[in-house]
Amino acid sequence: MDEPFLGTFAVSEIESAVDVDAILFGVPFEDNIPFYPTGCSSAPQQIRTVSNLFSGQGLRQENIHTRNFLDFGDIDTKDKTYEQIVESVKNRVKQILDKKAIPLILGGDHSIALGTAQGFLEKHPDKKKIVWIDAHLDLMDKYPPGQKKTRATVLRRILELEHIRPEDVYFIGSRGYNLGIEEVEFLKKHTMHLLQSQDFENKKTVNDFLKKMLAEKVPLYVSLDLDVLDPSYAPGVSVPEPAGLTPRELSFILQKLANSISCFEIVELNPLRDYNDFTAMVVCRTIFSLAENLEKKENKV
Ligand SMILES: [Mn+2]
Repeated sequence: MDEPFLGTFAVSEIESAVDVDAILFGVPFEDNIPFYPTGCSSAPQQIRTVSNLFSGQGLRQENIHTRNFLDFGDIDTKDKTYEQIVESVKNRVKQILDKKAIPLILGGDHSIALGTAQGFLEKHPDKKKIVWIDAHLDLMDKYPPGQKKTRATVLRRILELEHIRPEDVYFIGSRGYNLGIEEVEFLKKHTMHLLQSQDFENKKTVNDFLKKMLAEKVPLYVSLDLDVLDPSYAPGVSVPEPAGLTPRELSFILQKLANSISCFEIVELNPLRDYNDFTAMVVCRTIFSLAENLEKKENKV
């Protein structure tokens, strides 16, 4: 790691860390599927580089410099199998949750979420919710045909884990014409919660959805796939989908969730598809805004 994410301290171990708000780490991994453009694995490094173009100071006094955020570097993904990477992500997530800090995972493609989910669910076997902020459902059983462990199937694999039911999942920003009939049928068959991209036309629909999701104060695992944003704001993704959210709509959502977030990942930045680092800047903004919106620890779930 050349430079840590702006406003964080680089650390090589976290055992000795005390009173930490969040611990960031990268997962430079992408699956090997020919029709997805390559590039995701360079995202963690690009996010750190771009973060240093900012001051980190917003309009409020609290900011990433006044919080205790650490940067734990990247997971070693070189010559590792998908299963080994999932295992490392899981262990690191658990280690960070043990510190009562928020694991802040920078992908990589969305398939790494299987590791995040395993770590989160082992630590929160009881009440919890998964918030899947993504243009897509990622609920295919096998996609591409025959392949069970990809970015298109990852939420389906997560739902096969222990301690999680379809009704614990909240989708935000789903849309588009890149879905499979099988995943749409899966969604319809189960009681999953869905806030589509087009629902953002109506503020009441959005607020009612958030209200329902936050009615019970339980830990949230928020998985943010950057393709939830409109490609005009976030071109640097592997599977862009028109008619998406604006960065302001995303900020609004995350601001509401900030104090319930137990685990947060940002995936699918593809620097090779980005334009002037616009998408990487949205990632930085999201992290700065999380830092700004966190309440004091004692008020947290
Ligand atoms: Mn996804």
